[in-house]
Formats: sequence, C-alpha cells, structure tokens
Amino acid sequence: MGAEPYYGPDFGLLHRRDPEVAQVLLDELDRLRGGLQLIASENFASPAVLAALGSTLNNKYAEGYPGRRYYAGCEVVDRAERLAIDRARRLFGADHVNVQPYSGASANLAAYAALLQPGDTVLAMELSHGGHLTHGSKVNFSGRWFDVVAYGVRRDTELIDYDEVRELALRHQPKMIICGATAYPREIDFAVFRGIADEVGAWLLADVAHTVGLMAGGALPSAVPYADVVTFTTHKALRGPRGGGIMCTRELAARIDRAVFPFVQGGPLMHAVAAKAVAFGEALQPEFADYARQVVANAQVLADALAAEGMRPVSGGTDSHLALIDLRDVGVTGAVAEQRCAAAGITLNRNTIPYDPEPPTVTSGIRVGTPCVTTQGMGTEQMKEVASMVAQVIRNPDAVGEIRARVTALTEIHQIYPSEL
Ligand code: DSN
Repeated sequence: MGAEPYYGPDFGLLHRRDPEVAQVLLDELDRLRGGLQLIASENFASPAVLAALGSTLNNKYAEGYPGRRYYAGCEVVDRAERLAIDRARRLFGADHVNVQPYSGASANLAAYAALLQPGDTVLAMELSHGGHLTHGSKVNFSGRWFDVVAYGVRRDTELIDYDEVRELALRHQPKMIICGATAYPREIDFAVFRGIADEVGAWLLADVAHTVGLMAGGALPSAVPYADVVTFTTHKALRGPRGGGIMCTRELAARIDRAVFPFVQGGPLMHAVAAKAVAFGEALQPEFADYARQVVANAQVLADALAAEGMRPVSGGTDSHLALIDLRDVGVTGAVAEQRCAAAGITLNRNTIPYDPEPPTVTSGIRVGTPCVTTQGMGTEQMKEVASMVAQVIRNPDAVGEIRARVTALTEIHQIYPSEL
C-alpha cells in the first residue's frame, strides 16, 4: 500500500508547522462553540464546504469562464464551476448564474457596471432604514460614482413605503431600482418593485444577500421571476463559503459575465467556487427547506419573546431570519447592549433603527438573527430561553455570570462542529 493521497486540510500538520496560527483556529472554534451567535449575516458552513475551501483548488488561476480560460490546466476546475452553475440554476430556476463574485459587494459592483454608466441615477433603500453600503452610501463607490436617491420605511408602520418608491421613481426617472436590504425584517414585494421599474423603464436589481437561503428553501418568495439581476452572498442563511453570486436573465448574461471578469475582478477563487457547488448541492436537499422554515419560525418566536420582555421589534415582528429590536424603552443604547451581550457570550450587533436619533456608532437598536442557532439544532423553545438571556443581560449587566452559565448550558447541548461527525 502506498501513502494516502493528499486531499487537503490537515489540522495536525498545521499545528506542527505553525502552532501560532493553529492556536488562532482553535481559539475561534472555542469562541464559536462556547457562545451564542446571533449575527444575522453569519452561519456555520458544513465540514464538506470547509473541506472544499481548504483544498488544492486554491492554487489554480482560471481567469475567464469554463471552456474559455486565459490559462492552461483549467479542465479540472472547470468541472467545479460548471457544477456550481448547474446546481444554482436548478436551485433558483435562474436563466443564468455567475458564481465568481468574491463577495456580495463585488457582485453589486459588477451589477452596476453591467447596467449603468457613472453619473446615472439609482433609486435604493436608505442605509439607516436597512439598506446596504453598496446601495448608495457616500463612503462607497455606489454613492460616489452614481446619483443615488433613497427611499425608506414609513414612520408609522416601519414598512417599505411603496407609494414613496413610486413617487420618487416617477420624479427622478432612475436607470436602476434596487430592492433588498440587510436590516429589514419583512418580506419585500418584488412584484410591486417590478411594476414600478416597468413604469419608469428602469432595471430592477434585487440584492438578496440576506434572504437568498430562505428563497432557496422556499421560506420566502423568490426575486428571480421579477428582477433583471439578482445579487446574493453564499455564506449567510445559504450556509456556504464566504462569497457572492449573480443571477440574471438570458439577455443580460454576457453583460454580467463581462462585468464580473474582466471589469471588476481577476482570477476567480476556484476553491470558493467548488465550496459554493457543495453548498448549492446541500441546499438542493429536502432537509434544507426544513432548515429555512425553522430559521424563520425561530426568528418569529425570538422577536415575540423579546417583545414580551419590553423590547420592541421594529415593524412589530419579522417574516425572515432577523429581527431589529428598538431598545429606547429600556433606556440602553445598541452599543451598550452589544457589549453587555458579548460579555455573556452572546454575539449580536448594534444596529440603527429607522429614524434613529443616535449615530451609527451608538444606535438605538440591536439586530438578532437565527441562521446560526438553527444550524445548531435549536428550535422555538430554545429561542424563548435565548430571548430571556438577551433581555436579562441587557437590563442588568450584574447578571453576566449567571447568563454566561446559561449560555454554556445551552451550547453544550447544541454543540456546533462536534468531534464525532
Ligand atoms: N455585513 C453584512 C451584514 O451584516 O448584514 C452586510 O454586508
């Protein structure tokens, strides 16, 4: 018998060669296992996804697309990219998928590049109402290179004001309208956005970075039948590797592909492309639909239980994987709440709420999400316990020791990345 072939990651080897970096990996694993991860944009990728990421596909330069590369030796990595594309097309029913974007921000930059010229007008959601930096923030390419008009949510309902979106579209005649958000808990009506875009002759871009996993599992309606271009990330509720992707109509396929490469990016990260293929394959399994439904059910129970603790969910609740919680009635800022939770081993982020009187570094709210805890196997009963812990430690920092013990008890039962697979 010869030696075992080398397939990829070997933690023992890393530990022997570079104990300092190995220790960082171990400490991060301890942090993940020992705390509650409520960041709405994070998840735990499967060991199969992590194996593909830690593989020799990292080494290959493959500028171009399968069968049309600028380097020799791409016939093997071509298979990974074709698998990723075919699986994503099956998962979402999309005409065309580009799986090369390095991130959601790169995907959005490519979408702008494919459809617009600098200086064109774009209508997108205000960042402080739940949008994203790439939807027109002045500190981002989008706000600097394009003329961005922002729509928001209504003060009374905290829901997207579709009448305002239509009025702004008629007044400003944007070349592109963006829907999709990072801190908007409610379902977005893509059909209404499509109607408004058609009325003014605008492209419709749906940035579903946050909700694409829920779309994949059928827990939220898909944007694909309505939008000209759909950008997404693969590492949030979809539970894949860090990265992005773009879906579009057949007519826009060549423009999107040219915008991703060579306009925005160089060589694709083929290990990440292979890991995306693994994640799409996992999301095609029937159990992924159960997962997506449970993510939403958990978020709804978490939001309701926090409301019962006197912590108001913005818009009254959620249809998705996240809830935005207004802490003004409790008299604690988002920044302080984030710190108090972190001390107890609960990781969440401070977040602006619509019409927030506090600056973005302080905020009046927190954002909580359920993709991670659901991957750990927690259900609605555990969400009541999570809400109770979050509420107690935010109100009373002296309870940190007791809450940390309760966090440990919960995570020991719902262990992530157990030693025995
Ligand atoms: N950082 C992501 C989030 O947390 O929503 C958005 O880019």
